Amino acid sequence: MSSQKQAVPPTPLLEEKHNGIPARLFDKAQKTKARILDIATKTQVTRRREPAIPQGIEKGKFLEALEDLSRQLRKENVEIVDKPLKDGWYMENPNTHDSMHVLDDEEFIASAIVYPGDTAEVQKIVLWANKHHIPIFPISIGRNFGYGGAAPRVRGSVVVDLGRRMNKILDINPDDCTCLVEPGVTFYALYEEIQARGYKHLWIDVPDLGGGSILGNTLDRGVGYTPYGDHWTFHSGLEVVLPTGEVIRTGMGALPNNNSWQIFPYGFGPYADGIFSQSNFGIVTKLGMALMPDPGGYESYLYTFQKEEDLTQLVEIIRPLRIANILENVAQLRHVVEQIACLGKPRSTYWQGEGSMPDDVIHEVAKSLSHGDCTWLYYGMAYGPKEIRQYKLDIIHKEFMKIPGARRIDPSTLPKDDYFWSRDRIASGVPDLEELAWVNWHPNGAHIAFSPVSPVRGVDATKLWKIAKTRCNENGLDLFPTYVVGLREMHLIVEIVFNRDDPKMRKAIHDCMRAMIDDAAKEGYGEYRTHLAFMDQIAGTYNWNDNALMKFNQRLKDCLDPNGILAPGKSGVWPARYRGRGWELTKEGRETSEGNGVAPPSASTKL
Ligand code: EUG
Repeated sequence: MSSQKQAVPPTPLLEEKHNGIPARLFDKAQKTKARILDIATKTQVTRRREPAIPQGIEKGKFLEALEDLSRQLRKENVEIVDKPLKDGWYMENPNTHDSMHVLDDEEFIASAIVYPGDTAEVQKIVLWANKHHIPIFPISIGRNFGYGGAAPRVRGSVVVDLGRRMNKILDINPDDCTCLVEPGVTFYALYEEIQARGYKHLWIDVPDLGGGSILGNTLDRGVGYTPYGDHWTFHSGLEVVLPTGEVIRTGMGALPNNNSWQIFPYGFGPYADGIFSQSNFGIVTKLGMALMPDPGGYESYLYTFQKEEDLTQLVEIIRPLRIANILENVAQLRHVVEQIACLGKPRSTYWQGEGSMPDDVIHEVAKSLSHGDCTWLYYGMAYGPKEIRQYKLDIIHKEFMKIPGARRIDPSTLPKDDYFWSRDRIASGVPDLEELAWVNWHPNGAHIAFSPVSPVRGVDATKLWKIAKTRCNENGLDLFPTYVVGLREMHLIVEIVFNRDDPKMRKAIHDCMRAMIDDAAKEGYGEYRTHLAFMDQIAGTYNWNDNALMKFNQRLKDCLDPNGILAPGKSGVWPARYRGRGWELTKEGRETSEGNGVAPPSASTKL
């Protein structure tokens, strides 16, 4: 580490900014930021840039349209993106582009940012986009790290930054254990507010990093680590601005004067919520969520398993226990190399060679970890009063110890700052920042995730692991695999860290991702979520019955968004005006994310 430590500019606090860091985590944020800056080498361009004008409109017309919008929303709520791009870092994330860019940073980029203050202003923006035929792309907080951040799929889209001004916690109901939030409410913010109001009996469910939008993460079907870890399952009620400007409320929200919006998700009739998740069919402006009551005690546990091959037997043990709820939370089954990276040091600390870090080096370094060398680690939590926890813990212990070489790590032997305690906070609903440590594996560290869904079966888990390992090794990349254990499936999250200032490495990542997606699809596996650059390819693998699902999605898209203004290309769903013009990104080595123009709007779709 460099010795000439420079003063690290302070991370904005949650009190000052809707997307800031809670005061209790300020020191950790400063330390994390210092570590990132310490090894950063990418020079930030300082010259002004030309704004990226979206295809289908001339620059002059576009600038006039922006003037029109400035008049409607006030000048300070419309910003043109013509300044140098700043990548920032997790806590000071850009809303202009993907700071974790696997393609060139000018590819997935906004032409302008607008900041609506309420649902009525979101409607105005949507009507404006229809009038001028300008693509818009909504974000909540815009972190979504590893999947494209705040960036739009179509170059030059106008990013609608909902979070900056729409960040109210509209309700916390301590009796029903529910909440209702706007897009700009982060996991950090809700947690702090619940503490401030003294609702000691209410827990929230949080992902590994707490800076994301609850609404945005839930719509993208993100995960957390309490028994309420599947966020989409635990939501109830949406308010949505449709691409043509109408506002709807789903579920019980459609019934005037109801008091059940956040407790019964379905309401009456067709259940619409699903089409607004990972989609471009509407802009969600309110979201209800269930909160978990404090279970009356909790206890983290960690088991380690020696051999790579143990994965097969271990996953077979996990399945019945998880379905029966003896394993109660969305746990993580991690590879030891990620624990090494969690120390926050670059990989050059341990290995200076070319290509993937060899297994023997990983295991040599792992000997110095608090839990010693191993290959897999299961971080779980038992909930409830002591007697109830013990009943479950005894079963878990008996089952896990069937694997030769398995060890239970005694938490009392672990230092206060051990990674274990971060997992302990997260699985008990306390948002943290610890997981970011591994972006330092490379200087200018960015990351991308390959996230296939696996049955909780030994053979499937092992097959996916082999696909990922083979392809990463072939491309000379290190991989950080984590199985996120749902109830009847697991998300295998393969995080790949890369130096975003190294075009060769970015190309290797790109090739590797494409290959893993294809390999997995050949074996019948698909991803639960992905980065902008891979949405077309993955959508293409969900092609049963002659692409019937995509045809259905396109029909919905054309009906709900006849001008094709809302997030074109999101999840591989392209509006009619873009189809057949080569916008899809499916192959290696493509130089541009753009297609060949857009069709002129048809006269019949004037709103
Ligand atoms: C993780 C990361 C994800 C995700 C689910 C879990 C956890 C990493 C970047 O995406 O979708 C440790």
